[in-house]
Amino acid sequence: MRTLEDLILQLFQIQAVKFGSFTLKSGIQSPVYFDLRVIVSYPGLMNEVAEFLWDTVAKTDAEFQRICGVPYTALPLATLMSAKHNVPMLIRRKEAKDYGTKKMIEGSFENGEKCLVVEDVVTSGSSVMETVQSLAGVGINVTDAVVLLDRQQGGKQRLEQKGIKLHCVSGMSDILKILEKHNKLDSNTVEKVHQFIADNTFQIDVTEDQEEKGSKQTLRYHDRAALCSHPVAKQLLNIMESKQTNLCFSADVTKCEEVLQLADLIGENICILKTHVDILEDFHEGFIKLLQQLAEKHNFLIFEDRKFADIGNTVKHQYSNGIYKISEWADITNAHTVPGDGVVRGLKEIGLPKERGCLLVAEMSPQGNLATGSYTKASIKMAEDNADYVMGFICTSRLTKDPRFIHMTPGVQLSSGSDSLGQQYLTPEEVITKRGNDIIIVGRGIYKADDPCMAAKTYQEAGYQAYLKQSVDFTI
Ligand code: S5P
Repeated sequence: MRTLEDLILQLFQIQAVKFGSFTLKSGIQSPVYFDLRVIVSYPGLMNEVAEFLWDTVAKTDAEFQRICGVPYTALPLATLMSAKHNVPMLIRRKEAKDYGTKKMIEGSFENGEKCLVVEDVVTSGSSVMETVQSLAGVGINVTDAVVLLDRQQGGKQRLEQKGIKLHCVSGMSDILKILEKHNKLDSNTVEKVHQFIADNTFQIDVTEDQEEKGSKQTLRYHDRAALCSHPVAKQLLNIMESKQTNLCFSADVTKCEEVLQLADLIGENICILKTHVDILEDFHEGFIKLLQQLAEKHNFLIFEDRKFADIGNTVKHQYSNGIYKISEWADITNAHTVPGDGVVRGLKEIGLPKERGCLLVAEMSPQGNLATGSYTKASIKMAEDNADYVMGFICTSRLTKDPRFIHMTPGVQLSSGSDSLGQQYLTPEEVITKRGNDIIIVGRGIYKADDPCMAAKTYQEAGYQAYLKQSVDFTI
């Protein structure tokens, strides 16, 4: 059996541990990357890794009757541990959701049995949690998990908060120490990695309410801002954090002066002001300048709700030319996905160099709308494929666990209901806490109120309180 030192050197040699500049799934640049998939090509080493994992757990008081690997990389490791030490294994399916009726957990087990979860690398702990939740769904308890490499970015603490002890064969600091000692890394790289870890540790802010419930937690706005490489999404999350608001005001009035007055009146309560610039009867270029000044004064972003829906070549002109020249001033705009990804690619040609953001209309609020099912799914894929420009969705439910995407929901009032033309309203609590969205879009609830200023304060408070109670399991 090798020592831990030998094992790390070997992992470095086969490039399971790499240093340089890597873009992680979340879009952030990391100076270090673990890719343990490669070990399947080295059966001897794989056996040793499995033994290290086993010995690490054997030293503790962990009790379990089953073993389950987090798919896919940890699957062969769990298999080797199971076979050598004669502990039955379970397999967690990754894709069961898409097949509907298929079982999430394969293998035989008894209700209430305990299972050890095996993982190759832990960053935030979200992947381990997903497996724990699938097992819990069929009545299996998890109190312990074992991991080969802990990136030491807060995952261990997050899991502990959920009642799971994480046993680690090795952490980022061991790896750095060993590789530096063997002259595989220079001190500059070591320093860079330490700095990266310091800047990218997942904090857990637990509100009193969450503490009472036991184990609820989520990434906060500032955690997500740190994960975002999209400049507008990052800026927006930072505004939401510093102003404590997830309120977007939809200024659907028809006179420029009215928009400006409302913007000044409630600017401090909102993170975004949304316009429909083509409903303004007296639109003039000066209006945009004044709106931008107010955006700066109150620190909010401007979102032109243009809902582009034509071929790429046409939307390019609609975005940059004509009377409104939207791309010159709107931080954010949006698009329907019905024309296919050409609409996004067209807008991106204009918007990306200007560092603008785009939201895809993946779901809609009115009764009987057609943006559902496979249409919504295809919209999510379009966003993922264009994440340098697309920063999120107009939607009524959380569509992805990716913390980079902002989910904005229209059709919000303080009590649920509808208008005479099919608009359907949900409450801030339903939208943010229950459905896990990020931003409430409110129009008539504010500008038709007797006191719009008071109404904006009320929506800000309701939206933010709902966020403090929110718990979304993000994948990082
Ligand atoms: O599905 C949608 C998408 C949008 S962007 N449903 C919507 O209502 N909207 C917009 O949100 C709509 O165009 C309007 O500007 C705002 C809702 O306004 P309210 O007065 O009903 O709050």
